[in-house]
Order: sequence, then structure tokens, then C-alpha cells
Amino acid sequence: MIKFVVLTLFNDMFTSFLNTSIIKRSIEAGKLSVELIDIRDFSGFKNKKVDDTPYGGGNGMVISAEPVAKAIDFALTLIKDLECEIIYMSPRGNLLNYNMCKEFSDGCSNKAYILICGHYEGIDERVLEEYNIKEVSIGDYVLTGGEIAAMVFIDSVTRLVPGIITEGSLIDESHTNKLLEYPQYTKPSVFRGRKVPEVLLSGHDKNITEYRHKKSLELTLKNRPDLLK
Ligand code: 6GU
Repeated sequence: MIKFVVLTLFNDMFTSFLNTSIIKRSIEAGKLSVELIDIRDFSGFKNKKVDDTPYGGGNGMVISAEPVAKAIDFALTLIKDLECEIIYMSPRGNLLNYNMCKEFSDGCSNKAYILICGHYEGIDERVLEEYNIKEVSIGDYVLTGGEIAAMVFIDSVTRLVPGIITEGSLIDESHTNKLLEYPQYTKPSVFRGRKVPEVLLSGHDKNITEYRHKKSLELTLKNRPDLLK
């Protein structure tokens, strides 16, 4: 069982994610747990306000330290004696890649992650210091909030947990062996005049493996030459 507790201002964004396909089935099978905590529940104000203007001036609003801290304290009570890492989804963070996903998924049977989703101009820096929070980014662009990034994190880490998806599906996929995945084909063998490469119909395993490796190399060279360095 891998466990995530998500701190967010927008719980609703997770509804279809958690109710679809592999993620839904993993939850139903007791292999994955995702709990959502609304940071506003820890506002302390009647109007549930959780943000304020930035010290030093500037645009936008900053989420206050106290409601986030209280939400973390509550999240920690849900995690009990599991090993826990607190992660703030932020464009400032370490860039998520396959190796990191693998590390996050390793030994997951006694691990939990608290994922904090910011919005607006971010959260008060002091709460990050107070809880020794790691920052993770999903790419060099800026999202309106951390929710989509948290879903990316949960999805990409969960699918590497043993027993979540068919082991074979993980072997040849993009990034596992530093190459992008080769092209896939299914029936019919001719689509609008385009034939499936002959070798894939040959049943000759060695030739198929060689062909796929060549295609992986070509694709990687074309789309992601940085991976070959
Ligand atoms: Cl993790 N959060 C936000 N708000 N923007 C991002 C991001 C995360 N990763 C890339 N851009």
C-alpha cells in the first residue's frame, strides 16, 4: 500500500482522477490510498480565508503558514507510524524524472507522502523550513496550481509500485532504459493504406527486438537527443 495525503484548496480537481482506470482500481484493491485535505478547513476564520498579501509588496496573494502547518499536523495523524516525506509541488523544485519516481516508489509498503498544492503566489516560506519540506516540479513551465502536478506525482509513482500494473508493461517503456519507447501497432494490419512493418508480423523474435531497438534509437535521436548523452 502506498499512501498519499494531499493538501489542497481545490479537492474537486481530484475527483475524476481518483475515479478512473488504474488509479481507481488500485484504490479499490487496497494498494493505493489517497486522502484529500482542504487547507481551508484549517483557516481559523469564519470566511475560510487562508491567504494574505506578500510582505515586501508585489503581485498576488500568499498562502499563510498557519493553516498549512495545521493541515500538515492533521495529515501526520493520518499517517501514524509510516515513514513520511512532505513534498511541496512547486515550479522551483527538483525536476521530477523517471529515476526520482522509482526512488519515491521504492519501499512504498511503509511509506507515505504528504503533497502540498500551492496556488496564487505560493505559500509562506517559513512553513517549508519548519517541516523540512522538499520541493518537486514537473517541468519548466508554470501551472496555476500544484494540483495537476500532484496528480502527475501520484500517477507516475504509483504505477511503479509492484502489483499495480502488469510487470511486462514497465520493461520496455520510455525512460526505463534511457531510450524512448518504440512505435506500437495493433489490428488491422492495414490502416488507410499504411501497413504494419513486415518484421512485426514475421514472428521472428530476434529480428523484432532488433527492429524495435533501432526504432527506439531513431526516435530518441529525433525527439530527445539529450537522453543519449
Ligand atoms: Cl509542481 N506546481 C506549479 N504550480 N507549477 C509547476 C509545477 C508545480 N511544476 C511545473 N510547474
